[in-house]
Amino acid sequence: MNEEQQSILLESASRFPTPEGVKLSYGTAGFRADASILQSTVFRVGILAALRSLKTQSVIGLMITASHNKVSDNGVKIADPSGGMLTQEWEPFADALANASDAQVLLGLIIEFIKKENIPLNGVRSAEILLGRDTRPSGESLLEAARQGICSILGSVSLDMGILTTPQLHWMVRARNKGIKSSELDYFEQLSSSFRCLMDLIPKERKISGVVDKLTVDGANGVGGEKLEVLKKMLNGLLIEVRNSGKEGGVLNEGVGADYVQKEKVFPCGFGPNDVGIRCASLDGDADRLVYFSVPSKSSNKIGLVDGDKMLSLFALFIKEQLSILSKGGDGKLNNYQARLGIVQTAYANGASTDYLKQLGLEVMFTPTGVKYLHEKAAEYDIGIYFEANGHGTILFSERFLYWVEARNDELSSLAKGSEQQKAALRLLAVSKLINQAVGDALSGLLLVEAILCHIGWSIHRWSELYQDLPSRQLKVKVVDRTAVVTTNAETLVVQPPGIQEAINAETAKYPQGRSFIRPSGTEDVIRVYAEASTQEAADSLANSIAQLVDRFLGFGSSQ
Ligand code: G16
Repeated sequence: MNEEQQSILLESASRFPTPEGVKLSYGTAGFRADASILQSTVFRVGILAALRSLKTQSVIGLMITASHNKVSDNGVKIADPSGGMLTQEWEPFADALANASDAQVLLGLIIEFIKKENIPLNGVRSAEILLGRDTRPSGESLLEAARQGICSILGSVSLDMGILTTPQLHWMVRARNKGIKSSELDYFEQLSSSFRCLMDLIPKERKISGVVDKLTVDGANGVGGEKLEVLKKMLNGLLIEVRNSGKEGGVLNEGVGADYVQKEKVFPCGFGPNDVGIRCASLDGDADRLVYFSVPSKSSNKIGLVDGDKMLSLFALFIKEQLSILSKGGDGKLNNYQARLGIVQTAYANGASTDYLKQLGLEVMFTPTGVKYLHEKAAEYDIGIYFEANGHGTILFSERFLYWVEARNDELSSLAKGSEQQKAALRLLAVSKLINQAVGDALSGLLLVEAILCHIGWSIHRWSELYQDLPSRQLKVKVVDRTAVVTTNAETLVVQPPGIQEAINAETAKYPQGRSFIRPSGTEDVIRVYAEASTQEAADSLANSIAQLVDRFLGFGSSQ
């Protein structure tokens, strides 16, 4: 690294001192903390993004968001060239950069890493980074910190894409690196045209059944509602009403949004007894999560929740059906292809959903929490469907499989145009364009759910009856040091601190159909507790007992 570059880095880093006594780590979804302490972290992630772009000689994304967390929090994460999460190999470097005590130490780390990774500072391409942020008030100044970090690597270029949903930024990075149209309008056009294609392939008699009545969406007072207002104008055959779009004065994620709805199992602000029976959905703060719900009765705020597991099940049913139609008939050699369909869940998946998916004959795999793990696993299949129960997920199609379906479609258009097989091929191709291939995306997920419900003629109630969820409860416990909890086996077993897993086992064994686990959150300073049992009372009681154990082993002596 030449002297000019070194002195630019030293000078700019000295303008972003690290806050006293703060240690951050690149957690489940990047760095997250109270926005007031994030300036230096975001500046340093700007440098990291520029280096990643130089290393890969590709466009990289940098998103400022704390997604489902409270409005005073913020965060930063990187989208790799594929549009997916930052490679896990670089996470330790991200941690080291974020926690370097001063500008000189930071410079030393950067020089060492450039050498180790062989990063071409004067390569063919200079660094190019797309920047996005959600609607948080702290976003603008944090984005400026990121920009200054990027600029401190000579020749780097940053493009501010404005306020976006997280999945939009990931989609743009992917599209740009593939050399295809990548503007926000292109995103909306791709979603709306593939949705239209799926709707056009629905048999006429089913369309008349009128299942696609109005969908009412809770926008979490965040960016998702605002974007859905634009997208809905480009759709035919689907009416959407957006509430909590942020314009009504509500606070981001406060009593609203997918995380609140899924965890509390009550309807969000802006919904009420007058909504009994209608189909509703809820996005989270940056629109990468989606859950559906209905309001069963006028006398209670409880909801009928249709979570990520049920979305996964609906998608799996539909894809499986299309694959089976496509493999029927002996029109040519191409139909011999055996597509591998894989399902990926986490320990939070309701036990009833896993049983249901296995009964369908599907291969179900488990990973730790975090899209970065699920996505990686799903990418091993021809078609990989992954979802977290919290509504974060998507369907991945391999290039090889898509190539095969394209060829099969071409073959069928000359041999059996308009046949059921050809329609199945066209549907699979449309799904691969509609559903975000970079990351879980509430807007694209929502359109796919709507198209499938219309295709199979199901109401939200019919969908919700696919299987009966086992009652569950999630709690969080504040502890002295959450990193003291170390887990294994896709977070289902605790290996540290000693003795706690045995205590959890003993407690869980007292409950019929009991299952429980604990894990440190990667986005909040808490330990998460999950419990499942045969009744709601039992699940609540098990969760409370486990929370008390956590408190006893690790806490301050008072569980919340
Ligand atoms: C992020 C991750 C999700 C994860 C969630 C909660 O979601 O992308 O994969 O499930 O955090 O993580 P934890 O339990 O570790 O706090 P989001 O929507 O906040 O980006």
